[in-house]
Amino acid sequence: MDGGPHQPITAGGVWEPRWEVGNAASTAWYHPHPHGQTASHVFRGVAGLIVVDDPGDVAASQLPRDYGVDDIPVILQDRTIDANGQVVWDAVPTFGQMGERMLVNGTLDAFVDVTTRRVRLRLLNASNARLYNVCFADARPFALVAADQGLLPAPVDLTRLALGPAERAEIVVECAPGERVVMGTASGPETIDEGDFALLELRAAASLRDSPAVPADLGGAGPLAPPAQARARTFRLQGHDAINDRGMDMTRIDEVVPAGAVEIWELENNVYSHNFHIHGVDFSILDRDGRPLHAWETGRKDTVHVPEKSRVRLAVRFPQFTDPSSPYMYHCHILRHEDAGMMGQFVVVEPGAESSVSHTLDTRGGAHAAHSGRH
Ligand SMILES: [Cu+2]
Repeated sequence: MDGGPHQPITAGGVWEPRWEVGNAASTAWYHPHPHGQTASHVFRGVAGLIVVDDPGDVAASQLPRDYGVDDIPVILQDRTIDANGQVVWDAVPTFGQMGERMLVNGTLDAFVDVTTRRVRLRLLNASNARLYNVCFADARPFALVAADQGLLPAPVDLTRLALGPAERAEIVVECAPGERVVMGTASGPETIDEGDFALLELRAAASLRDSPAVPADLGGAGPLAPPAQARARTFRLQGHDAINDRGMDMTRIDEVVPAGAVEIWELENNVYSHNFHIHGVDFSILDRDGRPLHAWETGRKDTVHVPEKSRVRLAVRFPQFTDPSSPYMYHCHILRHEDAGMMGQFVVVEPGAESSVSHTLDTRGGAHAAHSGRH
């Protein structure tokens, strides 16, 4: 039910995935994954947010959680828009197209009316390539409370947060009655975050309802600790189109992983910035270039920014579900890179069955293709 390039939904067709939500409360998203065409689909608007709620979560109940009132989805996308108001799509080299107009939830010059002292912003970078350095015009601090895969153990106070393509973060920011403050993005050291842009204006009402303080204990999962004998795999991200000397091949299984394993995946990046994403897992970042992490990077994630010429090690927890013939993907989430072949496939199998799994996948039968027809 993961929804990869093996499951095309033909024009007029229907795909009916069913699953049990086992995720922690988190901000997730969805988009199409057709091989070689993801960039144009997402750029043209086929993407959306999924909020996983957990009403039993005590810490979450103290965070702003009134959707659309003090709990605001903020989907960040950059676009090029022509004189007729049309989105312009172009196949631009290296990172793909980066627009010079900023959309929040599909809206230009976005603002939100704030009626409470604290608001929670669920940030999603749904851009094809651009990295955002989220900050407020007056450099006010905010509390980071959740990463890609859910709440942090404790809030982290920040004035600036880097968010690469496909990464999510939840922040809580405080407003004073009657004020207006702009959340924007600022230039940083990366090559995919040039420019200073306004993203979202917070417009606070003349009087604001009080909000509880952000709890010191958020109850989120701590870092994953790989076992002493954890299997380690290395992935060399090369140019903009290959991993470990190979481009994506839908008939090739690159890695076979035992169900429930916690492994160490090491990413080596020789050139260009990349954002590495793994389907079906959560992971913790262990270190960057051998150095310990900043507190804001210690949450559970599924996508990690890998600056050029750097090494990142991850502790990755794999699912319990097994299926030797339905692969998951790992790939760069800069969509032009994904489309160009910077992607590989892994299957999750019963522990002990790894060596008996075929590394060749027959994709001709369409066993994984969504069926067409009426319902
Ligand atoms: Cu990339």
